[in-house]
Amino acid sequence: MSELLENEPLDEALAARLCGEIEERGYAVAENVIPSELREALLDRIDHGMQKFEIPFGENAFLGHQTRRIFNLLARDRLFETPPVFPGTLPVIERVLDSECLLSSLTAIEMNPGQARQPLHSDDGSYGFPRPSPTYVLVAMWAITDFTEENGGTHVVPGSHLRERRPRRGDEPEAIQVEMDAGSVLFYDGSLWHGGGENRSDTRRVGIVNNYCAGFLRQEENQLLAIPKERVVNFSPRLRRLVGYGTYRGLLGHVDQRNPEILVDPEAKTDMIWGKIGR
Ligand SMILES: O=C(O)CCC(=O)C(=O)O
Repeated sequence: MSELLENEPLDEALAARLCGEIEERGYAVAENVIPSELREALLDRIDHGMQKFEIPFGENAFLGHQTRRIFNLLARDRLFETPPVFPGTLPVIERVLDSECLLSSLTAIEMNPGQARQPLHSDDGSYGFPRPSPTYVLVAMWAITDFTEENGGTHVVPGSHLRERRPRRGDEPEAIQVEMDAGSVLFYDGSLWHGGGENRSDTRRVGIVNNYCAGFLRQEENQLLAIPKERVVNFSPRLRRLVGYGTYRGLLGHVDQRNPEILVDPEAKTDMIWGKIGR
């Protein structure tokens, strides 16, 4: 699989354009950034996981009665270690959130024919900070199959990340539906009003939701407990830090004044705040 992990880093100019669009409209699309072999291999692992873990349909309108989600992908299969650190997408996340950001959750979504439209929502709801605010949650939705108007491409309300409130039931703002080819990635600010579309087609729509948050926040899915440590030992140093084996500004997340990275790599360099404070 190692050849699937290699990819050209994102072009500077493209990264800058995407970040500008995220700031202004709350979302941006990077077209055709995922190599097809990687995308196909991910689809194969998702299908395998659906069967192996007997993934059920959602139990409410939000999760979707015709939709199946595999949560905690990093505990399921090693191939899922690729998307969160992918060089074609991670630079956008780091430019917006900074390089000490965390992976908040990693989830596959298979939305099947007949799925109704998901209620509009924003992913910052559980944090409860006043709005608008600087971006502290940023999502990269990987299109593993095509996202179309007919199969339920994500609805987004441009500029809504700057509104003073989250959407409420009954709101009917002007939304547009994001259509993108398989292999593309939709980035959206956690404050953006958005939601999955209705699947009126006869094919499924499959995506991987890479949800990142600022390094000083609690992650949506508790990565430190959800992923067995024996797996984390085999992660790349970058992925270890992303799931939480690291600190924020050399302080938050420390274990007995040391960087928790040493729990999975005794050789890790632990550069802590206490070493920088003069006597
Ligand atoms: O499936 C989509 O297009 C969006 C999903 C989403 O926003 C969610 O489940 O929180």
